[in-house]
Amino acid sequence: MTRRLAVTVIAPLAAWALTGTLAAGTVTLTSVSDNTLYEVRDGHLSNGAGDWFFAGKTFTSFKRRGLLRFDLSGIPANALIESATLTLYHSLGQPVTADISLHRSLGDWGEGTSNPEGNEGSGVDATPGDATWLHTSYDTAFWTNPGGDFIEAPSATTPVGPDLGFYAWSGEGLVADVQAWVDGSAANDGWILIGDELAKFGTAKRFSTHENPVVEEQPTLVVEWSILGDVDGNGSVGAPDLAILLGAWGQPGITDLDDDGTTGASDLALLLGAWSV
Ligand SMILES: [Ca+2]
Ligand SMILES: [Ca+2]
Ligand SMILES: [Ca+2]
Repeated sequence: MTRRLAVTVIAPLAAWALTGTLAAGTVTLTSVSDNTLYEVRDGHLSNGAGDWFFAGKTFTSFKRRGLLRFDLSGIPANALIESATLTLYHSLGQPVTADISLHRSLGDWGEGTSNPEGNEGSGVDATPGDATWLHTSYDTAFWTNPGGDFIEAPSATTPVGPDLGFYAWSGEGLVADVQAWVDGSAANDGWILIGDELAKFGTAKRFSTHENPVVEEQPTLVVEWSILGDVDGNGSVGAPDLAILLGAWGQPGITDLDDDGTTGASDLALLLGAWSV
């Protein structure tokens, strides 16, 4: 389904969700893996198991890039993603406001047991399976490009700092990423967080990971979804939904899937296209 179509049908779907007549849901997920790429020539640094991850440029002008991934397997593969909001807790940073952008990762990456001391800004020796500046999985698999492989256009950007606290990322780019991961059209390799790397130095921001002992500060992704064509709300699109639609032919209502004011051939086509049983 194209995003153009999705945008057309979101409004009525959302309305049905409120009345409970459509299979739909909101899930709040905690990241299942997160890590930091520390810019270093031989790629020996990582932070697979620490309390924080980083993005931006350090005071000594080295880049840090964050990695973050959520398990979306609880959302049906035929779901239409309506919204996606990532929330991170900014726990330390250079005293500036700096954009932090999410880019869809194009490589699978790992999380080992490396766990730096102190504020974790310098990283520590990578352990097997860790992502590093050079490796997707230390020390046997590599990024094509040092610093990670990702879609160049950001999926979302939020200015962060100087205040500590919660910051959120949302919008159409995030929805598109989650939609692709849920329906399987793209591998779920998560996001790479990239800070302000144009500045000479001093833009790095630190965020809590899923290992952070303060549970409420761990990364969360809230996803709202629904299933197009599931007019009886049983979680799948099939004969009962078709019968309801045909019975409402020529009338407005929940079977008007494209929201053009009446139930007709275009709605029938949408329902058949979403057939899942
Ligand atoms: Ca981690
Ligand atoms: Ca149904
Ligand atoms: Ca219609």
